[in-house]
Amino acid sequence: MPEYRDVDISAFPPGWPHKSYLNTECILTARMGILAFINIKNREIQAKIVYYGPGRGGKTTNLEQIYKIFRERIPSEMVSIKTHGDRTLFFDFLPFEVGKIKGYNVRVLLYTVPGQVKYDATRRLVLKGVDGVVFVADSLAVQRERNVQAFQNLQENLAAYRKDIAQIPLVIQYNKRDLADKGIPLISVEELEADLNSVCRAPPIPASALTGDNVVLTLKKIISLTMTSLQKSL
Ligand SMILES: Nc1nc2c(ncn2[C@@H]2O[C@H](COP(=O)(O)OP(=O)(O)O)[C@@H](O)[C@H]2O)c(=O)[nH]1
Ligand SMILES: [Mg+2]
Repeated sequence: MPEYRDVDISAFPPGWPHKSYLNTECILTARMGILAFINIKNREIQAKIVYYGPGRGGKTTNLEQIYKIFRERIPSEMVSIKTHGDRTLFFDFLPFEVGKIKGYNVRVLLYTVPGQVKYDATRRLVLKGVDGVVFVADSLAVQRERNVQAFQNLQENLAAYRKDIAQIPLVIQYNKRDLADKGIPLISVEELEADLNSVCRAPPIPASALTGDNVVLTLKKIISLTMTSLQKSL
């Protein structure tokens, strides 16, 4: 069992970290999130959960809600790094204590990835050492193709680490369901299931990250799947 995961800072995409974000806290935080897995001495397991999906689908909004709801259980600030002049977040960092497995304290680190196509290198880097994935699909009818592309991209980037999307703990969240009330055309849950979930059969969760609906359920589900999977490998 490796005691550390390595991260190659030189593999970060060009332009990152932008000079103004170059402070030790962020880099140290990034390193802590990716480096430490099982710390035998401290008896601590770090589980890494990544929120993945198309740009503007609601990944950051999910984490912001979690941060608000569990503020008192989160010992650190959420770190969000915007890529230069762009709305895309590099990642968010969010530790969340969830109890023990076989005497080990468990700490969950939550990340988002940038959704835009051009940030593929960043997405791949954030996926390194991932233990569980929440795929946040955008229910907007106009985003149908982009959901499928992002899911395909997730599959490819996991495969680069020899991880099978059908094997990794995975929850698929169908986000923005609140927009149905506003008369905005949405993809039905059945269509989303057929597009994205016919092979993996991951737990599907309709949600609204904006209103907070099923945000905690999504988190609990992925933590539970991830813990079960880690328990087996311990
Ligand atoms: N109506 C609605 N808007 C949402 C929901 N989730 C996110 N948004 C909005 O969609 C936009 C993109 O969300 P963001 O979390 O930044 O997406 P990300 O690129 O996946 O991180 C923002 O304007 C959010 O307020 C939702 O459940 N319902
Ligand atoms: Mg984001």
